[in-house]
Amino acid sequence: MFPRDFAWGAATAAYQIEGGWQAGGKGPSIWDTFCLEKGRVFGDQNGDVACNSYELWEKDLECIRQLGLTHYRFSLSWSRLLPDGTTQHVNQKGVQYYNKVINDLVACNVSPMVTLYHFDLPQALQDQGGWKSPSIANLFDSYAKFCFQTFGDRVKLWITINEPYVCAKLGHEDGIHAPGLKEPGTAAYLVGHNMLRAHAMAWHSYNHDYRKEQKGWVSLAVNSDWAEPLNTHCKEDVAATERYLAFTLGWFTWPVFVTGDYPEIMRSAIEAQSKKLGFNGGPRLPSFSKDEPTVLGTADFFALNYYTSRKVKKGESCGNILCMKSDRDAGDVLDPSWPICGVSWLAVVPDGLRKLLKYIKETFDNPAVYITENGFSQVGTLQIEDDQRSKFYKDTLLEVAKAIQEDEVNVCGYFAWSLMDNFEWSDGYSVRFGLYHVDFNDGKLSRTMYQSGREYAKIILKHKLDQ
Ligand code: GBH
Repeated sequence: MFPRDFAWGAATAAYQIEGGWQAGGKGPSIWDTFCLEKGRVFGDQNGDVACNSYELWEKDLECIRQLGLTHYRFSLSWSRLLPDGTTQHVNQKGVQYYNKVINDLVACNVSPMVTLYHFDLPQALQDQGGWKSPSIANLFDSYAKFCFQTFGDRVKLWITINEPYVCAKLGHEDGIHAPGLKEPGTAAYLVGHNMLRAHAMAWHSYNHDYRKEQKGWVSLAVNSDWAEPLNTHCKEDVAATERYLAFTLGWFTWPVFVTGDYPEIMRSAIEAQSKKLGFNGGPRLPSFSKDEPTVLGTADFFALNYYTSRKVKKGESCGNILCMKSDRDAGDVLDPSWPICGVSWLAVVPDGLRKLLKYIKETFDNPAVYITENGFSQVGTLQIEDDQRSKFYKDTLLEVAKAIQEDEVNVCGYFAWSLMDNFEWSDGYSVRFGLYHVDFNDGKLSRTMYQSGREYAKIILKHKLDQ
């Protein structure tokens, strides 16, 4: 039912699980700073300790083995490896930590997929302008080369940047992620641009200096909802849906997979809005320079984080405000027939994933696709026997199987988000995405498998779904 070498994975990210925020020479990251500011995170919680994977890695490994995963996706903390963000000063204790993680995985026959950047910029680089500053691309490239050089003999799957959309928009427009900037309508486009430049440089470095010897694959992980017009007969809703997809998925995939530039619909919508509002600070969506290595073709596979779907209608109330929402002029609503479980933004729509996979196949010329994140959360009372989430994994994997068999999408693997409950960014520990529950009130941070974890392990073992 699944291809023989299908990758069965689970994913995590450094700041969400590691803790050890000041341990072993680690430098501060923007999430350390952000969490210190009152009112930013639910209950003013933070990732100082989180799941303490910095000290309890072997417990994580036990979980990985019990699930029977073939792959584990995790991220490196840039400021644990390079405390001031630059290769001038390498923190050997950080190198040792990740070497142990990687060596243990390989010894257990689990392939690592390593993300270089999952939201936690070294604070020292934020102090120099962070992702808004053009020079960040070179700094990221140096960090990436350092990681390829140090870990690339054993790591064959690399993600440069996780969800540039989230970092750009939530971090620099909405201000709900670190660094907490609220500069709507301008900063997000600049940040997204520098992230693409950084990604492309790192891919070229790998291609030029490491590919021949290390033989790995490098990509960036994009998040996208699936979107459909609220009223399929309404032309304006159809156009709004196109814009919605262009501003989320298209923003980062058109440059990398299609044209080397942003989607035309995105550029024209932003320009029209600038004109309408009399904005005269120059073009808000930057252009790619011909003097820099091209962004087109800088992905060896398609890495997709999918969580939910939306019905889209022409925006009504976005109005005359300088912000991304009014640029794209598309309102989105949840279909009332979709169950909302856990966090407010997540409606469970497994067949949205199948539709999105088919769209990806058709739009991006049938790439190899890894679903690098997918999951759904629990809030409120703890439920270890989480039958809804068990059903979610079964339903979702059935849609993935159909995408492979019936739509012939080249899906190479699936990573559940997340291996264990962890620090869920601005929701703190109030939202639980784990296949394992972590007891944050117990000093030992015990890990307990949820029923959904047992369900997933069963599917992995059989390599198919019971029907
Ligand atoms: C992933 O992003 C992250 O990669 C991962 O670290 C995280 O733990 C996981 O989601 C679960 O949240 O607050 O109403 O503006 C998923 C993509 C896009 C989902 C932005 C939440 C924000 C909705 N995210 N979206 S809102």
